[in-house]
Amino acid sequence: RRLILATRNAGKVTELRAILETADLDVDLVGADAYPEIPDVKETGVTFAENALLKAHALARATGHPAVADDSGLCVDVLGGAPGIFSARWSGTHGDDQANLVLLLAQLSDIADEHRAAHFFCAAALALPDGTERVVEGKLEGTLRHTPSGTGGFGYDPILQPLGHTRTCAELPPAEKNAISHRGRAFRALAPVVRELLG
Ligand code: ITT
Ligand code: NA
Repeated sequence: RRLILATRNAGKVTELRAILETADLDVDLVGADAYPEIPDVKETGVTFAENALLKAHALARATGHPAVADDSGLCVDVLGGAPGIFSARWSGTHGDDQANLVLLLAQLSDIADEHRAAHFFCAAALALPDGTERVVEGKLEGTLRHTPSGTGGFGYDPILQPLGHTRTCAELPPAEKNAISHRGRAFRALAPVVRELLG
């Protein structure tokens, strides 16, 4: 059976394939790129869960196959949780990871180490063509560096150092990031639900 990955973010696709393959589901993972005719989903929700469900439902409806979606972002304590659901477009240009990171670092330039707590958050949604839906969430807590470090991952990975670690997410090997990440946690929790509902 097909399971659609309802995302056009290349970094997410790489991680989702690795995480879901480890979960050993009996499905063919098909990226949204296989359906170029389906328009991008407007993320009009006000929470990660709402946006993840919007994306999963849109692809399930349009393709006739079950779909999983990820809505995620970086929440900075001293900014009241921003960029949050606006993480992908914080600089104004959707998906410009470098510009988003540079702007965030500038906004935090006066903030001392002890006030640089932040977390990554991920809502993982499953939708079936008949409208059935499930959503689960995952979180990775850490602190923000003053300068980027590392070349792995994507987005804000070069500045988020997970609690209990000395390296940034971008310095961790992919399997180590997935083992502790918001996305790894959320999709490992979603996997048994996929197995149950598609089974
Ligand atoms: P899709 O909606 O097509 O999935 P998107 O990039 O628009 O792709 P989101 O709205 O969920 O997805 O935004 C996610 C943003 O949050 C992403 O662009 C990064 O800036 C940030 N982010 C999410 N997970 C991350 C991770 O594991 N490491 C670093 N940054 C992450
Ligand atoms: Na979003």
